Amino acid sequence: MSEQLSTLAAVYGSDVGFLERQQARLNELLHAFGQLWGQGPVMVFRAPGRVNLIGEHTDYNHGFVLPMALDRDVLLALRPRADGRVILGNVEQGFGERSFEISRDIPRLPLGDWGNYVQGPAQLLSQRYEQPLHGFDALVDGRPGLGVPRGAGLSSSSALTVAAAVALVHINELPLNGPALADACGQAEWYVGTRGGVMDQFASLLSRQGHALFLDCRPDAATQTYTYRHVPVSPQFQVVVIDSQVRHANTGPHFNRRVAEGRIGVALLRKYYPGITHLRDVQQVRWEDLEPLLPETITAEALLQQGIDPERILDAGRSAETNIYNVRARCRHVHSENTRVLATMEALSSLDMSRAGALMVEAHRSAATAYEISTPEIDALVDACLEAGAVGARITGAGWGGCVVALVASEQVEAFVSQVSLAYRAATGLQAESFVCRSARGAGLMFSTNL
Ligand code: NG1
Repeated sequence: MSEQLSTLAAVYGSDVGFLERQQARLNELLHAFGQLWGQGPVMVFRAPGRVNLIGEHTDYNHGFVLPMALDRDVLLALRPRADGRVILGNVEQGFGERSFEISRDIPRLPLGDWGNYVQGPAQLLSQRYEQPLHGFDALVDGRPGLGVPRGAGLSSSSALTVAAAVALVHINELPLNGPALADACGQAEWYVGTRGGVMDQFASLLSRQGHALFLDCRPDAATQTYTYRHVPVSPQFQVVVIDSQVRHANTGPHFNRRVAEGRIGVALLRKYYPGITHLRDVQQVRWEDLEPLLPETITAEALLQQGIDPERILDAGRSAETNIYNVRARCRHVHSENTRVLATMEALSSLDMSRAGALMVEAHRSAATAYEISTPEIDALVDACLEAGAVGARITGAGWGGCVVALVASEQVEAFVSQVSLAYRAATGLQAESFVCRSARGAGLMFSTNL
């Protein structure tokens, strides 16, 4: 095996056909980089997207999650610069060049602009470290196929943030790695205006081939460290990701509205449980005891009367653009979802896959009814998966479209994929796209060479 192929095998596993596709992609990127930036040294960093097996919208409430890194990733080829400028090219048409100076206060590009996902970590690292940081000339490759599908709940945005952060840390020799770097990447993504948690960045950075990543999103109060564990997934079963082709952007108001609703729940519960900061702090209280303390809905005016400003609750994040907050059902979802994540961990480790699957189905119902993040297309896709023999299936990621994750017995995968595709097309007229998640290694420097 060539040196390049064995480097790729350490990241993506041993499927030769897949490795050859990755090799072709890498060489195309190196060639395009040479054409854009000329001869000389080049480093290629990569950061994967993730699929979440269970634990949806729990991370920013400091709860539990169980994601795994995909073998679809963002590649960032770069050459360090002597100064602090970053110039970003992109192999995809339609993603024009971006350029900025690294500083403690980098002017934001318009909402949703792809350059923001690199500017975020650059600004955060510049604020954290006194030294002037080196920038780079780069070429990004997140093309469909081997790249992370965008707007599909598979964390393409975090993959770019993490790739940029890892690259900046590496070329500037900053003393930041592992969970502390993942945590910093989570904060860096707030730059774009969303107020998400740390699941995606941890999954992208710390995942291991063949494993899911259990993460407790509440850092230890004294040490600010996180508890996480690599959880093997039975080789008898495959994790299949099915893309509904329905798209959604988290930079819209829905996502932050859910974040606000959880924080409002905490602010209201603080009357009874002083000192709590996140919903996770009442996880040990039975839901039946919490429920009567939370209103089904509450208006902004009623909150203001109680001294809670729903706009300020988002820490200057993008507005939730609503006057009415569904507090009770949102908190019920988070509370029950945390319990389901722990139960799924147990089921996976005792190889009780039908129990794990049943918990995924329960999680989907809760996400659809209490958290209201599903769509008719996604519900049709989950039904199609269950009818086609999945032991469990649920919406994955932020929601309002995107992907379904299904747990399927290995020998059934092929028949499953074609049956789901037919049923989904019959129900919606849309063409679902499925792939088996091979859970690659976490982000890092993958390759360096001289052109
Ligand atoms: P995706 O699915 O990548 O949009 C978002 C948040 C996560 C988490 C999930 C819902 C960001 C960067 N990502 O992920 O932190 O809250 O939704 O579980 O905000």
